[in-house]
Amino acid sequence: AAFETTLLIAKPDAVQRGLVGEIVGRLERKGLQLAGMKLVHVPRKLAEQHYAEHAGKGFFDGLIAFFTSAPVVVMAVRGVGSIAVCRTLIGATNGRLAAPGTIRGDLGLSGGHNLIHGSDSPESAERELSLWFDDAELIDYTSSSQGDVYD
Ligand code: YYY
Ligand code: MG
Repeated sequence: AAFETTLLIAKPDAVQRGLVGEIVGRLERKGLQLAGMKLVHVPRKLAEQHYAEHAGKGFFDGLIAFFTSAPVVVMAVRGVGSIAVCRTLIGATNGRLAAPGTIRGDLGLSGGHNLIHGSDSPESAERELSLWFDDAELIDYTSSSQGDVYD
């Protein structure tokens, strides 16, 4: 497996509930590395671009209203296999069905206010990283812990 970067967003409910540190802490404890991070009150157009794959679905309008209701924390997260690893850490979409041990499984009960977004494929990660970050906002560095995080 190779190093890759994924796009995660601590959603408005995570910020409002004071769970950003809890979420970032889980990523750090796993050994993942932050490559970019910022607080954004998302403009409607950017929200619609981010969730373009869901345009026209029944939950779309509510999703956009929620996603633009309060600030979010946008993160670029780097590590070996980080796209799939982060989806596993996040858990199933609905917090009532997400497994214990996952972010959604441990921290929520909602289907829509489910704390965190994570890119679902290499193609999505590339698209979403370029949507949310300028190249200059992504910091390339080698963590001093890498020799212990990876064998
Ligand atoms: O990738 P993930 O966030 O787990 O789910 P998606 O199927 O991509 O849906 C994006 C987002 O939309 C989801 O996190 C909550 C919301 N949503 C919803 O409110 N109701 C649904 N039936 C499906 C998704
Ligand atoms: Mg998705």
